[in-house]
Amino acid sequence: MAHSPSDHGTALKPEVAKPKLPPMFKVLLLNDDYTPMEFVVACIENFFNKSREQATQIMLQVHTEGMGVCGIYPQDIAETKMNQVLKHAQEAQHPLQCVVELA
Ligand code: TYC
Repeated sequence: MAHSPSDHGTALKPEVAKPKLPPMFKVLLLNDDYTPMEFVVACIENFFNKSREQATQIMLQVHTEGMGVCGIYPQDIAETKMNQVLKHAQEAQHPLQCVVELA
């Protein structure tokens, strides 16, 4: 069907509904020299729902390579988890750092 110059052909154009996935964000732990390994493993288990084996592997990756991914989530969930880790570490007086970055 012809369209007027002002409607840009968009008004009645049939389109397939595309489900939009939200942008995803990685939650990363950073290595330091002071936070106990056991504390890091427990954080990964409790805040990122990993098994003890998975959590230990992630902790060792951070320890040897400087950083590691604990999980990938939509932005609000990623930031909540980062803040939970930071608050827990501060309360325990460990310098553990956690950051979020676009996946
Ligand atoms: N490097 C720390 C140690 O030797 C352990 C550690 C692992 C700290 C992972 C932080 O995100 C971290 N005690």
